[in-house]
Amino acid sequence: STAELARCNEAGAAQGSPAVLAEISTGLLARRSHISPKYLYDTLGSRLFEAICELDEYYPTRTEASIFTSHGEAIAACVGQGGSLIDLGAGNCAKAASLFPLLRPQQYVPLDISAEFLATAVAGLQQRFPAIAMTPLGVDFSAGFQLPEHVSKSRRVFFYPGSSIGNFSPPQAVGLLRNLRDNLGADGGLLIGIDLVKQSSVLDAAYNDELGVTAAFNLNLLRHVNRLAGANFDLRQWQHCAYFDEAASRIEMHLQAQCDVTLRWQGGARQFARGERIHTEDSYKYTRGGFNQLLASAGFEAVQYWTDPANWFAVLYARA
Ligand code: AVJ
Repeated sequence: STAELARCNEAGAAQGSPAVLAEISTGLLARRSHISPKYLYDTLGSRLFEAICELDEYYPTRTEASIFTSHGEAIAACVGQGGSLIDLGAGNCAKAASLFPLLRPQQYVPLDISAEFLATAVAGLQQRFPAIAMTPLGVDFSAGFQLPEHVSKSRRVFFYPGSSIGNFSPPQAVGLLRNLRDNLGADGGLLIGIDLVKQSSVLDAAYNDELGVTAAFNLNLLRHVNRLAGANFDLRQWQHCAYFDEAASRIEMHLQAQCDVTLRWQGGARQFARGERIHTEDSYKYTRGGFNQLLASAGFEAVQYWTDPANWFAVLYARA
């Protein structure tokens, strides 16, 4: 049940499942050590991400919101009304909630790996919108998913805002999009936000904010992994590092060892030399053409794009 999922994911709770432990171990032991960005989101991580969204340097959230404000009517005309709105990585559900008056969904199905945080957000939202049936699911949808039986099979609108699809490599993104297409049902579609390629100084600033919130967000992943895998990360020994890799068209986020480190966790250990890094996130930036290719490989076609005047971010609706 959702409540169980929420408990499993809660900050005080002990460990991750054997599958979570195995995934973390494999990443840590790889020649280039890595930890999946999904582990950025425990309850504190979700709150830190909310704070990132308020930073001057972090343009995506505010730019996407401005697109919804400027083009709301056109978006609603294109997407249609009613049906179920399935929110991928819903977080605090604020983006979807701002669209309820335009899209008028009958069902709202938010999915997020940060189960407790999601449950709290939905409890508040259900009060504000009592007529919409809400079913929060505390799940990791990156591994593929099946929607519960009661989610109507017609007019499913998948909502994937914020450029979160940028966390996946292009082949992984195609896999996820195929999975969505296979779950669309009749008359469904995908309303998605993508971050566009732009001047690298703008991108670098967005992931290296002056206040250090992004650094805290990145480092908090180590606290989460300490709990999930019984690891002994000392946060003072690691430093946030993020930069735009133009060739790969992605922001890379890493944690860099400030001294030699002996890391131990449940069932494993590894030495890190000073300067060695753990790769914690990719955030791919797309061109419209590049994203259209991705959609096509997954059996989708873009119906319409909406952007801001500077062309920093795009919202689009796609159908199978
Ligand atoms: C939630 C994946 C869209 O990639 O910009 C923000 C996460 N990482 N700052 C992004 C993030 C560092 C964010 N997404």
